[in-house]
Amino acid sequence: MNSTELLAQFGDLLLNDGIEIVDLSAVLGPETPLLKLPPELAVDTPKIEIHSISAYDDKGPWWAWNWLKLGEHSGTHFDAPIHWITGKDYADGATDTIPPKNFVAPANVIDCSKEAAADPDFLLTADHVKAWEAEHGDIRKGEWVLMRTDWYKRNGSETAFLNADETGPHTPGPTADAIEYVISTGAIGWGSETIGTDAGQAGGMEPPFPAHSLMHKANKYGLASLSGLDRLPAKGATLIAAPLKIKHGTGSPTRVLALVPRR
Ligand code: 23J
Ligand code: MN
Repeated sequence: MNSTELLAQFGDLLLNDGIEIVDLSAVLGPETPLLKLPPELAVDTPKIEIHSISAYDDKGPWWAWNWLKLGEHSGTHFDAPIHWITGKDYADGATDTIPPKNFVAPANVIDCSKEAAADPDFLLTADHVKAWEAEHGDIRKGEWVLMRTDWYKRNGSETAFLNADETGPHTPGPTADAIEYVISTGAIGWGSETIGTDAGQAGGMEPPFPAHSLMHKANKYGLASLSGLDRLPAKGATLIAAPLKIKHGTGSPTRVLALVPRR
């Protein structure tokens, strides 16, 4: 089939509800959980603020609009390669320079929900990823790899979502060898349902924050705080994840959509 025929059929399917559009984004607002780093390490991203400019009132009789105070890495968001020092020199690694074709790509969804329920510090290894491929098929060049943990169900409470104690945050994520393996498949990016793409305890890994450090070193992307990966098949969904075109942006809150076959 040529692409003219394919896109005509695709349009028909969309209009006839033959394709499900699944929203993988959480609501963005003052209650959105935000990353908290150890105070000795860094400054935190600011709380999200939504300020009214006018609301059909004396400040603007016929219109309502707001202005926002919003960190790039807030809520469901995209990590660009220049977010990390390992990817800082990629000319095509910022939100305004990433080729737009990379914003639409198939997704592989690795279900770690049982493991994460049993152990909040669950780490996905390269062997887990290879076993998933043996069951579901290979991860191909240009595709997303997403870690399903059902962690999004905690997103309504910052305390539950961050799950921190005196030893730091306890949330699931990948090992460095899992990320190395994902990179070797040619995947375009790594996504998770937790506050960031790395595990809560990833600051102590080698290298620290491997999903950030290694993916961005390879000019690849991240998606964090995804919501509802349990609605996607292991394979067969296509992701639309386009960050705002922020000048030299390191990331952006993103409306992540999945196109899912209806059965
Ligand atoms: C800055 C420093 C450490 C981390 C992060 C940001 C993120 O997770 C992020 O949102 O990219 S771990
Ligand atoms: Mn981020």
